[in-house]
Amino acid sequence: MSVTDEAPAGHVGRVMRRKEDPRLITGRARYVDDIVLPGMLWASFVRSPEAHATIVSIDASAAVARDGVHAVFTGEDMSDLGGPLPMAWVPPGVEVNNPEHWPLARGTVKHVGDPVAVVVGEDRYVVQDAAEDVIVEYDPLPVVVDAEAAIAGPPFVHEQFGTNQVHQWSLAGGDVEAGFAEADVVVERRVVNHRIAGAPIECRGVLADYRAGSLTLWSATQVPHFVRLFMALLLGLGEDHVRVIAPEVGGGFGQKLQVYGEELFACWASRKLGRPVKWIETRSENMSVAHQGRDQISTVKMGAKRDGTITAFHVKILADFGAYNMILTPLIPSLGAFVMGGCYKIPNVQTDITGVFTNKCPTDAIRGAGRPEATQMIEVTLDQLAHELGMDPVEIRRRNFIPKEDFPAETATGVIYDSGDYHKTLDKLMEHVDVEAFRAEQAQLRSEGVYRGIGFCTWTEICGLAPSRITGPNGVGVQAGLWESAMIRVHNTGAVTVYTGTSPHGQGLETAMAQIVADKLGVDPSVVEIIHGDTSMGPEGRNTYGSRSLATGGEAVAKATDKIVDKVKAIVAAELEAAPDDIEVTGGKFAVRGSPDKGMALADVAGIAYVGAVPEGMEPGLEETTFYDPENFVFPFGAHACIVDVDAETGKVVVRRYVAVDDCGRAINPMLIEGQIHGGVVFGIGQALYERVHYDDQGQLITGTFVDYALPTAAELPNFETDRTETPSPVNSLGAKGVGEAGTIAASAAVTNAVIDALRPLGVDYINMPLTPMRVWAAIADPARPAASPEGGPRS
Ligand code: MCN
Repeated sequence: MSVTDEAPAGHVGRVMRRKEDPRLITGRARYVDDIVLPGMLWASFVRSPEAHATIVSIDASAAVARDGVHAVFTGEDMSDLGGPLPMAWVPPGVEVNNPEHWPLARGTVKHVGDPVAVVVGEDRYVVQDAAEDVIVEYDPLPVVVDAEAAIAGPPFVHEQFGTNQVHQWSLAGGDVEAGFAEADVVVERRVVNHRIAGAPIECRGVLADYRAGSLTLWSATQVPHFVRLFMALLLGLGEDHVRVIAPEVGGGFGQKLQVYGEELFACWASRKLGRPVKWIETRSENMSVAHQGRDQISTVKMGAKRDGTITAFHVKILADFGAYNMILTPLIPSLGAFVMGGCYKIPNVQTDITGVFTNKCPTDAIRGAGRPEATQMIEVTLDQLAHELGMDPVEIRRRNFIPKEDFPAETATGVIYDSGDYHKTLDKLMEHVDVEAFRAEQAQLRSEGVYRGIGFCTWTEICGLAPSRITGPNGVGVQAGLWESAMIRVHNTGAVTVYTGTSPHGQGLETAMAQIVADKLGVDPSVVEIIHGDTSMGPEGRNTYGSRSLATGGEAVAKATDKIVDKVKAIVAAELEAAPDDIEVTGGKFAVRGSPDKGMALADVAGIAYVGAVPEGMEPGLEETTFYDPENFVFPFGAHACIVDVDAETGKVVVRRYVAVDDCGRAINPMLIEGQIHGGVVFGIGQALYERVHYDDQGQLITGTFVDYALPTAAELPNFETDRTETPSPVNSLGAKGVGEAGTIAASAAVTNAVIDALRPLGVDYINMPLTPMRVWAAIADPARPAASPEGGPRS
């Protein structure tokens, strides 16, 4: 990474190694599976091998008879629940067909892996063996797997609706028909954004302990506060009697942004049996029943004038939601709709979304959630437009960028982008990539039969998920507004504990938050401890997803620290007989401006605060809380370039170079940002080239293990080259935007465009992802053949 900025004065903006890593890499971290309670029982789920079937009978007698088995439960046993599993957010003003979704199926199963019974017993192996003894008789029902067949239905996944349609929602600005009428060239494509898995290193896991009227649940979750709320509601408990702890969590990638039936079951069973109940997910379960992502088929139409000016963009998305609506399912494609114009000034934009049920695992948020899909649609279509206009792909992007003078910029659909300088990131990308030299090399290689291509993606997204005015009841939400909290306690000794409402699970927020606090309080980040992921500690929180934790949670931490600073300044001013406004932090002390030698360290001030020798009228103690609800989302952006070689004999794609220039506003810790970009780009490359959740036409999962589901490894990837620009956000005092999904949002389009660029001389102008050797080879063999897009339909 080339860091070209001036060295920052404090800790913010500096590379600092992650505070959390020593415990993580020395095996001292505690994950759910490390927690063992006396008297703990284990659970193992009996899952449907059928994609759609009536449950005729369940015979658990052999399982119950096994030594060590305490009970076998079915859906009917759980009839005392306060309600089904939640769907909490939907797009504004829309009717949603929402079937009841129970932790254990009642009467019918809707996808392979749907749980029908659960065995609880003394140890993990006993319950797994016993689960195999449970005999379930199924009466198979017709199965629908393909989204286009499903929308045309029957058969219906949920017969009671008489349709497989979940909902329809549109977001439009301007007049797309008028825009197409103005266009000289119109490009249409069928863009399939296939289904992928979250695939965290740690699968899910829960341990529930109900005793003396209170419930403690350890769960590998991204959202302990949401889980607490729904456990309380669904089990009829006071929220004050439910404690949810997300201990160390080994990645989530959106998959753990959920309220899962297994969590609810473990809590229910612990109460029922009076014993702690644990369930640890196997990898095969994770691949088949933890929510999946993407799975959209879109018809995309973009029109432009001969000079490349885009006049209209119209997208029709058919989004495959699988068998049930999970917590956010119907909202996911809408997140893409909010940024469907990308970083371009397009006067007429329309997104029409139709959600559809199929007999597959439900989909919900997976890294990027709606925005990688939108970016793919925009960026691959723009490349084709450039090709048909005979324009350079970089030039067409420049021509359409929203100029920096326009910010804050209102898009055609009324979304306000906070800040941006798209030319700057692209210019910086061009410092790293000499396109002219590349084109010369490409031409030379082509004459030697080597197909090398370059692909670009200039992108923006919407993140920092909040504000309540949009995500709450008056906006898109039905349940909860999104804001973030922080509580800061300065101890007697000057040590600092920060309670954040976010729930990091690999991102490194403990480090970034400590940097923010350290600068404001004049202490070293090592004395700032960050506590997260425990609902009994600190205020109510809204947790981690949607690249929100720094822009909302970090800002909440900053604001709470500012309150501490105000109090410290008042105490110091009284001690030094100065005005509070004249006190500043300098050299690790609070001192009168111009007299740094006479300052007081935080520990000295804390001492005064706790012995109660505070100025008259001031409360003792040094502890402050903030609930921060921003005015707007934040909109990071960037410019990526990918260079690939395609073997025209075998269809194999090799990524030779990947350059990412990103802008997430003010960088708190460039090393964390770089790590996030690396991981995010791998996620995007994985989807573009390797990964695909695949079901056969009977709804059987073909890719249930890592043998069939091809996650990329370091061996398939080049060294990434990263750089950044910093365009501060006006939304928060830190000037920060999110970065956790950036790489994923950009990468799959950059890779696709690179492959198409390599193959244009062979007549190939589009291939749907994943660009596996088979698909690429088929496209080369016969560019016009629809089979190059195995989902059927024309390729462009
Ligand atoms: N950061 C920074 N300066 C900024 C912005 C962010 O230093 N201007 C740092 C933050 O301090 C944080 C990291 O970058 O350490 C990511 O911050 P942010 O963009 O706020 O994202 P979140 O912390 O909210 O993380 C969520 C995001 C999402 S939505 C997914 S999915 C994802 C991701 O983060 N899943 C991850 N990155 C992941 N990384 C790991 N290791 N594991 C996952 O499951």
